[in-house]
Amino acid sequence: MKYKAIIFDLDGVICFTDEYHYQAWKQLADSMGIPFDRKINERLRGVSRMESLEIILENYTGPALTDSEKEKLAASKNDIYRKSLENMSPSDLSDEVRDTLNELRDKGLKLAIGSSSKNTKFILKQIGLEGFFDAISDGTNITRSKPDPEVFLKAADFVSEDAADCLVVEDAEAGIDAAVAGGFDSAGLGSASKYEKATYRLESFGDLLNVIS
Ligand code: B16
Ligand code: MG
Repeated sequence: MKYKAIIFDLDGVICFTDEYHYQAWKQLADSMGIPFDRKINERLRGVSRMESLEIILENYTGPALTDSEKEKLAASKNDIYRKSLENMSPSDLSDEVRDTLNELRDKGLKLAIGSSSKNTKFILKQIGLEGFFDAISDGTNITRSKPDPEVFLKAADFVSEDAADCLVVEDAEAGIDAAVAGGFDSAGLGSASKYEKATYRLESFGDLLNVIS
């Protein structure tokens, strides 16, 4: 086996909360008259909530906002987003992802999460994966967002493995950049499936089984 552990990004890899993020940001942006579309949304993948807000505010032309006003805007986006998450259930975990995760575990690999999201544990509970992973590194234990490698280095540390022995699976270019910066091999899916910096470019989640041995 080439790796001892696999570190999975959550949104866009294990499940697809990215559309909910988009709809929540869109609602906030529309209410403030800020132009926001799917192209700008691509820049928010893997990026923290507050940094996402700053990207959206690049097109804001109203009076200057204080830090506390920005916190309130981010909180209101999160309230909208959490309402969507409440409707998620184990049926939002695809058979392909579930079966592949089980096969990887059966091969003796340690499995961890490396996500920027502060909602990680809630999402995992909603999709029936509470307690499944050997470790969770997420937005609640980091101070620097992807492309900084902190979230993946902490995940590797939590499973007591070196970066060189872990594979990072990501859908965001910022996430692949974070993996490279941390000394990890990476597998790109979705938006990162054609990104040249990824060690492997995958068409689907199940392809992981072909690259780990
Ligand atoms: P939250 P990932 C990231 O999740 C999302 O891709 C990104 O759009 C979001 O802003 C970030 O989590 C923070 O999420 O507001 O829930 O803390 O792809 O790193 O799993
Ligand atoms: Mg992601």
